[in-house]
Amino acid sequence: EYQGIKNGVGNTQYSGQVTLTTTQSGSTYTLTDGARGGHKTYNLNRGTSGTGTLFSQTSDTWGNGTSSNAATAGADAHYGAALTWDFYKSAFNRSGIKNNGVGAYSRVHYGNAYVNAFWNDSCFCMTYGDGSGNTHPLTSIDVAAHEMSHGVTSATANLNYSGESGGLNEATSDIMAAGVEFYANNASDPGDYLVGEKIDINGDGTPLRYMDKPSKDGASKDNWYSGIGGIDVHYSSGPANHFFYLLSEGSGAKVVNGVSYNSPTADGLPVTGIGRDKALQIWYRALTTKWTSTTNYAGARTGTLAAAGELYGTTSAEYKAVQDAWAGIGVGS
Ligand code: ASN
Ligand code: ZN
Repeated sequence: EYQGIKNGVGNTQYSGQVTLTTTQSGSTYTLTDGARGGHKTYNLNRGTSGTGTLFSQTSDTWGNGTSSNAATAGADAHYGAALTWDFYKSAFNRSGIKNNGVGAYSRVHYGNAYVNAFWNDSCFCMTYGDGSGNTHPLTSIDVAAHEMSHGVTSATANLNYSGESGGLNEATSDIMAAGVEFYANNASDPGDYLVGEKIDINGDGTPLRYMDKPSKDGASKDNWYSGIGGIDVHYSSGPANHFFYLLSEGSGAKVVNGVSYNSPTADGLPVTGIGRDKALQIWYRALTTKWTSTTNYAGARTGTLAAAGELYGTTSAEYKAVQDAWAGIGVGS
């Protein structure tokens, strides 16, 4: 009987109809991605431990676009993991979280109306709650990419998840999530510098975080200050997200993919953006070759400057933009 990799159809909640890489064994299909290290997607069916059951059907069409169908969240999560794998391969030639070609796994329908998603190093897996009312699973592209990128950070700089390094860890996940969302080029979820804009986590349609001006969420900081290491890592990430936005798009008002941004600098001086692709290369090179578990904001600046110097030269416009963007969030001179 036939056994092998298939192209299935996912009717997702957040990304429209997409292709999912699945595995067929005889008359059964599973959410097992044989093209990406065997990444599997499981249904916890509101449990909170173990793996539940591997999504498995006799049809290779998954979900119906709404949370009323259990396979919909599976389709979103499986798609987000595949995009994240493809982004790391395409942008950085990285093969999977550990760069060893081995897939992780995803678990959806964690708990009852659980409003979070998380990466866990121990299981090497991502887990997604179903959100408020069990109708807003946290399975959008950016959330999936954010969680999977925590795995990449663990496997590389391993930034401690507290203090300033914790903010840099969080920002790395938001930055790579933006990279994945733009890479996906999905008409239902266009790339943006927002985090969680599809999952309605605030119940009023606003995103969870804003990278151009992080303080728009009411808690994140726009700029570095002495003592920022004492706040929640999801808020001390703000200046680094702001740095990445400034480096990519520059300061001032701008519209990208129909979304309006306005990113003032800490020093009032302008920053000229170098584009998201170069900004991502600089951040990734610093993450994977310069930073350590205790890197703080000052060290992040030094590391990204070293990375930019190696990639583009120390007299380049890119190097100067890195200097200006750090100054723009109050780090360095
Ligand atoms: N969703 C959160 C995050 O990835 C979970 C947490 O706070 N660790 O940061
Ligand atoms: Zn995170």
